[in-house]
Amino acid sequence: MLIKRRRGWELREQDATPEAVYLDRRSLLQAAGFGLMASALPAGAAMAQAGGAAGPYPARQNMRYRLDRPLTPERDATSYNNFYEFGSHKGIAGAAQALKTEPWTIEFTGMVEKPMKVDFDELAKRMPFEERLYRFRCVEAWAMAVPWTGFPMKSLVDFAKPLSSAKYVVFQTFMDPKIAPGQRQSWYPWPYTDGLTIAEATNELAFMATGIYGKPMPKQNGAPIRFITPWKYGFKQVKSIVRVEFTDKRPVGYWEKLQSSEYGFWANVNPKVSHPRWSQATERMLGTDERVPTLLYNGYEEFVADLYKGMEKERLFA
Ligand SMILES: Nc1nc2c(c(=O)[nH]1)N[C@H]1C(S)=C(S)[C@@H](COP(=O)(O)O)O[C@H]1N2
Ligand SMILES: [Mo]
Repeated sequence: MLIKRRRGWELREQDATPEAVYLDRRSLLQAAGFGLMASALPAGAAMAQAGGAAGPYPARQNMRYRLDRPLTPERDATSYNNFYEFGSHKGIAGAAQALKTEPWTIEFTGMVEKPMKVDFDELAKRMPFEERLYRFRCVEAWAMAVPWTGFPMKSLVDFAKPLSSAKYVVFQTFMDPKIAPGQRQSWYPWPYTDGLTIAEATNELAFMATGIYGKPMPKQNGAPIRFITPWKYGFKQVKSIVRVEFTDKRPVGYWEKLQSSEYGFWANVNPKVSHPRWSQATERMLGTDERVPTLLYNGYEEFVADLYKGMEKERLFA
C-alpha cells in the first residue's frame, strides 16, 4: 500500500481554518453585493462607502498571486510586529495607537518633474486598488501570509513622474519623538528609511499597502501606507511613509546604517545565505510552532530573478 507522507510545508487541517473563515466572510460580503460594488464603483465612490477610509475595503482580489500555505490568523499578524519607533519588541500594537494618521501628507521629492506634497486621501482616489495574498518573511526567520489591500508601486512611481536620470526610490517614515518613544533613542539612525532601484520599484510584485485583511491598515502594521516587496526581507519594507524621494545615489537604509555587516541594500530572501548570527534555511509561520523551508526569493523567483541577472558580484541576499 502506498502511504503518502505529508511534507512539512503542506497544509494541515488546523491551519486551514483561518483562511476558510476569512474567505467565508468575503463571500458573504460579496453575496450581499458589497464586494461587487466596491470594485465596480470609481475609487472615490467606494471610499465614501468605506466610511472615509482611503481605498475600497475589501478590494477585489488579484488571483495572479497565489499562496502555497494558509493565511496567518489576523490576530497574529496584527499583534506580533516590528515597529522600532514604538519599541524594540513585538508587543508595540498598543503604543502605535499614538500615531495620528489623519490627515496624512506624502512628499514627493528629489529627481522628479515637479516636487509636490499630496494628501493621502487625494492620492488614494487616483490609485487602482486591489487585494493580493503574499508571503512575508522577516530576517529574524518568522514569516506570515497575509492579504494586503493597496495598489502597485508602479502606479505611485508613474504618479510621481521621476526624471529619467533617477535610479533609486527612497521611502521615509514619519519623525515624531513626542509620540514614538523609540525615536528618543538617539543611537538609532532615525527616521527609518529604505530604498529600491527603479527596476525593483516598478516590478509587478512591488506593492503599496494601505490595508490588511480587507480593512484599512492598523497603525501597528504601518498605517496609513507602507510598501511591500515580498521577495525581500521585511526590514526593507518601510511603514507609515511620509516621503518618497528619487535619486541617482544608492541609498543606505536604516538597518544598513546600523549594522552593514548584517544588513545590506538588496536583502533578497535566500535560504542558503545565512545571517551572520543564524540560519535562514527555515522559517516559523506566525501563529504556529511549525517551521517550513524558506524559498529562494521567498518563492517569487519567477517574478524577480531577471532583475538580478548579471549582478552575481553584488551581495544580493543579506
Ligand atoms: N518605520 C518602520 N518600518 C518598518 C519597521 C520599523 O521598525 N519601522 N520594521 C520592519 C521590519 S524588520 C519588519 S519584519 C516589518 C514588520 O511588519 P509587520 O509588523 O506588519 O509584520 O516592518 C518593517 N518596516
Ligand atoms: Mo524584520
